[in-house]
Amino acid sequence: MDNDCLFCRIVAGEIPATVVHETDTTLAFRDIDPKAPVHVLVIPKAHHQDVTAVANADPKAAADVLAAAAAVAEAEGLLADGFRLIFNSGANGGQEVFHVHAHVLGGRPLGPMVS
Ligand code: IU
Repeated sequence: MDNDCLFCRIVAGEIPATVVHETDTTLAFRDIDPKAPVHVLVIPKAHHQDVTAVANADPKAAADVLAAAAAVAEAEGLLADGFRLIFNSGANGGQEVFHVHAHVLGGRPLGPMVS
């Protein structure tokens, strides 16, 4: 755990979050500033900075995040109409929290990938 990391502190229960799915290795919770009717963040419980870091250091953890994201999409009723799965990475990717997280977005048409 990184004590300076917001998402590590959510995993530790030090900061509240609305958890929608949990496994031994992952946690999924609602984004505090949702950009769509469904906006859930899926993280590995272990701290990794971004998607390339977790894919290189622990491919199973990366796969666990994908499986958890799929489970969240199903549980949130997104499979029929589709959804978007995003990993922002680094400055140009718009990453603001440096504990890797997948955004699961859905519940309305999201339009083309942009900006
Ligand atoms: P990004 O991919 O690093 O840009 O996304 C960070 C997300 O974390 C963003 O959508 C925020 O709304 C979200 N978030 C949160 O859910 N809870 C918080 O306490 C903070 C950010 I700070």
